[in-house]
Amino acid sequence: MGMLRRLDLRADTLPRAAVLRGIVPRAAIDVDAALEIVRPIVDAVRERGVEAALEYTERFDKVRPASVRVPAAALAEALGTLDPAVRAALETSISRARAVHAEQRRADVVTKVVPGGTVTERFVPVRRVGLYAPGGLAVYPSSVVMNVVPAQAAGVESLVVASPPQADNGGLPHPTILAAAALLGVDEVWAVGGAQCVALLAHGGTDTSGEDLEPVDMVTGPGNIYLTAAKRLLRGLIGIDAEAGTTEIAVLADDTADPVHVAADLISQAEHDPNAASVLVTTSEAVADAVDAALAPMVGSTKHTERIRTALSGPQSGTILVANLDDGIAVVDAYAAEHLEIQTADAAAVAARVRNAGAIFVGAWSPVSLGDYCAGSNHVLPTGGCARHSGGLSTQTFLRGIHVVEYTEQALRDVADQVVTLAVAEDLPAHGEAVSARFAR
Ligand code: HSO
Ligand code: ZN
Repeated sequence: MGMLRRLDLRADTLPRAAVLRGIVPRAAIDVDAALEIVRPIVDAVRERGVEAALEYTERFDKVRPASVRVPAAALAEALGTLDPAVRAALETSISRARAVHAEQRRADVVTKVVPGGTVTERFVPVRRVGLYAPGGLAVYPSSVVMNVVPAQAAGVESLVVASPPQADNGGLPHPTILAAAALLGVDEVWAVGGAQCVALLAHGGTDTSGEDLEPVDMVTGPGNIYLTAAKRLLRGLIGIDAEAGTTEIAVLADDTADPVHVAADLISQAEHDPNAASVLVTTSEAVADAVDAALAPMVGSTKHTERIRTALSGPQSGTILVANLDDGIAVVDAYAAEHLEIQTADAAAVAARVRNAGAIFVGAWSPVSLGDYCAGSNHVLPTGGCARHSGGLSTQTFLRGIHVVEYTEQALRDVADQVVTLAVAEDLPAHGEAVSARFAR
């Protein structure tokens, strides 16, 4: 028996998508339960601002920063002392991400509906955003890049990066987080994490220095279940991105896949968290067996063995055997993975048939870790099946289409009767009168 539990769907005709969704492995993450824990935190920060946020910081992060806002000198110092190799790698990551995200900005769309009547969809950036980079089991300067680059590409005018303070860094966020922010040209960083962070970003406050901490219009970025719960609670007051929960990878493989590559990639995302999910969907029992055989020694010899073993052997991970690639596509669509690798013959054609995934990695030379850091794509992606209805972070996340309507007198006159008719049909005659009043005199 391998580390991955196995589900054999080869004998049966596949159930329909809604049923299949309940069969594929998936972590039982209960954000609703976290809502009750998070509600008093959000209330306290709304009522007592920074004071409450610092109390929760002390309780959860075991440190009390001197101020929420990180002093400019600390950002400069972090950049000055950054390992040159890490700096060069971050610069590669940033420049590739900038190249991709610059092209994602959609141009305004002007439609001439009739002579004298136009509707324009004008894309306007959100004015001020809060971008979250988690602490926890690992620190993610790469997530600073993935949040900041699209916001900047969208033209967001004011942005703050937030990350939990670290007890062993004098109450500042991790130095590489600070350095990444500085490298991106961000000058506002807050040392606060978790639910209290989202609440402070949403409501703003007054820092210990007396400085104003201005509330934001939108919060994006991955975090733990409490941060996610706080985003759900505050959604409406602020905009949020798709929920980015515990990371997950699915690999769709046929008998051409290299089992060592597949095993390495399954391990790579399991490394994030004991609750991370690694799912192999394959038409080949031989590949499934070979992946199992490859996993054991590889898991044993990497650094975070225990975390990975827990993730791979958990109920959220597993191997699913399918009769053919069509069934494989149906299964990965039902799963709607955050990351989906296609390791099959003619991988691009297979990838083109996939409907649900946060990001698709095509062929033998496009592993998820490339996308995590240096592909140019974004790594803040929907998890937990949210890829059925949402996409990952992109430049468009930070833009709203405003519909601008402009009709001339004649163009309105030409359609006045139809407006009146529909208004009467909805028993809203005053709607129609707003049009007819213009032509009564
Ligand atoms: N795979 C994570 C992102 C990440 N990986 C950051 C390494 N660092 C979620 O897409
Ligand atoms: Zn990763």
